[in-house]
Amino acid sequence: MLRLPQAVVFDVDGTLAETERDGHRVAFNEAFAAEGVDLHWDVERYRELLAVTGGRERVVHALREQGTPDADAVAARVHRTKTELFVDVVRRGEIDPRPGVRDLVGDLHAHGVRVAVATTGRRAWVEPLVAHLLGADAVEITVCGDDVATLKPDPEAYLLALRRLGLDAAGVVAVEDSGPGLAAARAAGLVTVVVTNPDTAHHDVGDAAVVREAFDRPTPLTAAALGDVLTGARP
Ligand code: XBP
Ligand code: MG
Repeated sequence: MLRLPQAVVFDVDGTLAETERDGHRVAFNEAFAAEGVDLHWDVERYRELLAVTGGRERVVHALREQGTPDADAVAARVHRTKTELFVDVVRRGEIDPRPGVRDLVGDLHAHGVRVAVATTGRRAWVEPLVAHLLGADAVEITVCGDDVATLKPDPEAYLLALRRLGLDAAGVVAVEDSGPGLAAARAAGLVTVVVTNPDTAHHDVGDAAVVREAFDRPTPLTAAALGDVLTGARP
């Protein structure tokens, strides 16, 4: 018998869309320049820094590394500016979903599978981005970095998503792109599919039920396929 998930919880950055190297990274660099902060992140450096989840936390880490005084206050200021800049990028409609993401979410809806989001990103840009990528009412529950005390790899965002869905982990699949995201979902007890991207292809994702490089290749990821993952992982 076909067993579909009750819900699927998606990460946003790197999963629903490739937001990091040409999106967040550029906004961080513009914010550093606008705020007179002596930092600039190239693609390689930013890829390393993705190990630190949360934009403000990433800036604090880099400032502390170079011994900047008042790192927390400077990072808070830079991150406010970065968030405003990234909201503008989102509002300009410049970010596309990863190929196959819209089809997967459409298939989940068609099969009555509930759709949620759990991200460490800030609600100011997450909500307009998710609406742009998937449509205004596509996602039932959206947990953001603003909603939790501890960011991924801590499980808090996923546990909060489960609580808001009113579900336990047994019938729910997480979809992630990164090692820290996978660790968060697994610590919340979720069977997890990892769809890597060029910035996360080197991450340790051995704890995933399935690891793929794309949503649409070699075969499209569907509601039924996620049901198979759940059944296979929990016979
Ligand atoms: C994403 C993040 C975020 C973004 C930037 O991780 O760590 O911090 O890089 O967004 P994940 P903010 O995909 O695991 O949720 O600047 O809004 O934090
Ligand atoms: Mg991610």
